[in-house]
Amino acid sequence: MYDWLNALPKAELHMHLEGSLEPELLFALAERNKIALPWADVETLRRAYAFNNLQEFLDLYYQGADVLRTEQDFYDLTWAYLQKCKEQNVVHTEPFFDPQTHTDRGIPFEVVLNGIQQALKDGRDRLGIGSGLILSFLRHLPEEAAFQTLEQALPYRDAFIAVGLDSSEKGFPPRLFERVFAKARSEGLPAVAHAGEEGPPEYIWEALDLLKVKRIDHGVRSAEDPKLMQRLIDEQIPLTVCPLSNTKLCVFEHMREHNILDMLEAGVKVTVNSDDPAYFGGYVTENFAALHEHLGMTEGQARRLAQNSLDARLAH
Ligand code: ES4
Ligand code: ZN
Repeated sequence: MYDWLNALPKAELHMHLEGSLEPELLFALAERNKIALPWADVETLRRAYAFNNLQEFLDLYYQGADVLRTEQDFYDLTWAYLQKCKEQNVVHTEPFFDPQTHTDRGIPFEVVLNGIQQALKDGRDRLGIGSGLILSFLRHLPEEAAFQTLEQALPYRDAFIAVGLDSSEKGFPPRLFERVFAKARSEGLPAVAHAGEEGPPEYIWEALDLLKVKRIDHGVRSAEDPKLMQRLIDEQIPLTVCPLSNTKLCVFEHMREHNILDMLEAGVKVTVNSDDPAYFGGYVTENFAALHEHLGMTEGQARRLAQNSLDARLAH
C-alpha cells in the first residue's frame, strides 16, 4: 500500500530503543527471565496503550523496560528494530537509549551497552544499516545522576555519537542540565535534546542557547514563537518530529491539526521519526503514511522530508 514511502531511502533520528519493545517480545522476555507481568496477554497489554499525555505513556514505558535484563535481551530488542529499518529502507539510524532506566534497577551499564552495540554492529555488517548511538539523560532525575551516568559512559566514549535529554518535560527545563551538557561537549560529544513536545518555546530557546544542541527533538511548539521559527529557519536547525507520537500523546488532538507540513513549507528543516514505535502505532513508514492520509502530504514533500533526515545526520 505504501510501497512508494517504504522505497524512499531515509534516516531515523529520533527513536528510543526501549520504545521499540513490541508486546510480543515483551512477553517472550518476561518468560525467558521468569518475570510475572500484570497483563494477562499481549492483547490486554496492547489495549493499555491509550494515553492522555506524555507521563501516562512514560509510566508504562518504564514498566515495560523492566523485562530487559541480559545482554541478549538488549541485543534482541535492537536487532528486531533494525530488521524493521531494513523492511522500510531506513538506511541510517541514530537511536537513543536511557542508561538510567536500567542502571537504577541494578542492570550494569555494560550489559545494556554491549547488547545494543553488538546488534548495531551486526546491523552495519549484515544489513548495511548505518548507525550512531545517542546516550540520553532522564530529565526527571537530578543533574547529579546525569553526571554519574556520563562518568560511567566516558570509558566507552567512542560508542556514542551524542548525548540527549528525554523523559518528563514540564517542570524539568533544559537549563537544569547546562553543566552536564557542557562537560559532555568538552568530551567531544555533540548534544541534542527533547524540547517543545509538551513544554513551552522557552525550553527550545534554552536547549539552543544553554545546551547548544545540534538538533531539537520534537520542537513542534516552536510554531507558537515567530522569533524562534525565524532562528530555526536561518540556522537550519533540524527538528526531529514524531507525528504518531504527538497524536497518541495528545500534543495534537488529531493528525489533521499537525503542523509538520506547515513548518516544512515555512523552510524549517523538519524530519519524520517514530519515537516509540511499539507504543505509538508504527515505524517511520507508518508516520509518513499518516501524513499522506490526513494532511495530504505530496510525493515531493515526502522526498524533501526524507532528504532532510539524511542531511541532519550527526554520524556518517
Ligand atoms: C519519550 Cl515521547 C518521549 N518524550 C520524552 N521522553 C521519552 N522517552 C521515551 N519516549
Ligand atoms: Zn522521544
